[in-house]
Amino acid sequence: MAYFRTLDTKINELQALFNKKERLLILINADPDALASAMALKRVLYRRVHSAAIAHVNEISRPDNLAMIKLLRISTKKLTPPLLAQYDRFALVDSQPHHHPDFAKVNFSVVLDHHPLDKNHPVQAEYKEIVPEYGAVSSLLTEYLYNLKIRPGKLLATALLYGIKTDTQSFERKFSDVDVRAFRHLTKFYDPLILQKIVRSEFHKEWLKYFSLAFRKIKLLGNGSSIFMGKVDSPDILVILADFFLRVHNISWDIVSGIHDEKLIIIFRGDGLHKDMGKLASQMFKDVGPAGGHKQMARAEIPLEKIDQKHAQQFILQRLGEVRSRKKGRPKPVLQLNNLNINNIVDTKP
Ligand SMILES: [Mn+2]
Repeated sequence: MAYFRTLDTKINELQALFNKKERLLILINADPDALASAMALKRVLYRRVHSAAIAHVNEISRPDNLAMIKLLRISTKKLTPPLLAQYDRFALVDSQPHHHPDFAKVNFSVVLDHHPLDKNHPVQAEYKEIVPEYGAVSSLLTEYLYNLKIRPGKLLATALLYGIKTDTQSFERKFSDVDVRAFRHLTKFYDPLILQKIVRSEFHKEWLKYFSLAFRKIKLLGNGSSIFMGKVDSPDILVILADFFLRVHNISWDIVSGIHDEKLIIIFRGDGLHKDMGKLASQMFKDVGPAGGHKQMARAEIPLEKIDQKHAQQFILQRLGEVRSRKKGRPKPVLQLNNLNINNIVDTKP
């Protein structure tokens, strides 16, 4: 059984597109798979072009992405019109031109992607390969490197491995045989300590104050929990906290809420085995604002004028109680609250 597809003709075609006088810019919507794929494409076209650089269209703020850029020494700049004007040729990896307005204006020589094809937006490029069956574009680029007999350096191999790991959620999400083969191949070359450091870069220092507040404010509700955080700088922190507290054993759902931009924002997370979070969100709040989602993740946003904001937590718990009692056919909301502080969380015996 062949390890990877044989791609000599295709890759020759790709490399033949360029000449040594041209400057190439690789565009991405930066995430681990896109960063790794851009790094690998640079390697594939090394010495085929005068120079190659990477530019991203999004704000990069996730700690793991920042750790990846720093530890794997990936040089990428925010895309601007003056930057674009400095380059002759353009490539796009892990996206298609219609995915972002800044991409749509560019005339691409190369597009490599694994997102589904859209009939209404056919991809135009001199060279394109779009493989929706692949879990990550990093797997495709690993296949290219393998065909070119390029042994990826430690940093590139680590990047590609993390790209595959992220996009397949460590093989918990859809993946193909190529993703598994690419992953196995890359493990010969990567740096496990750097990979670990990137994987574990989950939080920003500025978030720690929110964690300490959350530990003080958490209310345990049977196998669930609810935290009202008050005013927050960004709703992102609510998502981080909701994901974090779902990692507690025997917590199978949680609700983290806070006030931002004149709205009460409520984030729901569940393990998918018990409650349906999308249904819960909509049952609780669909009369006061957009509310919904799917089994494991949901969100509601309620304009502050619809509620008494001094008692936002009370409002949430009351609505939750109503849904629960409706389900159990009880006439009146019944809710058991355990008010906890950090000491009795630690002291609680299972
Ligand atoms: Mn991807």
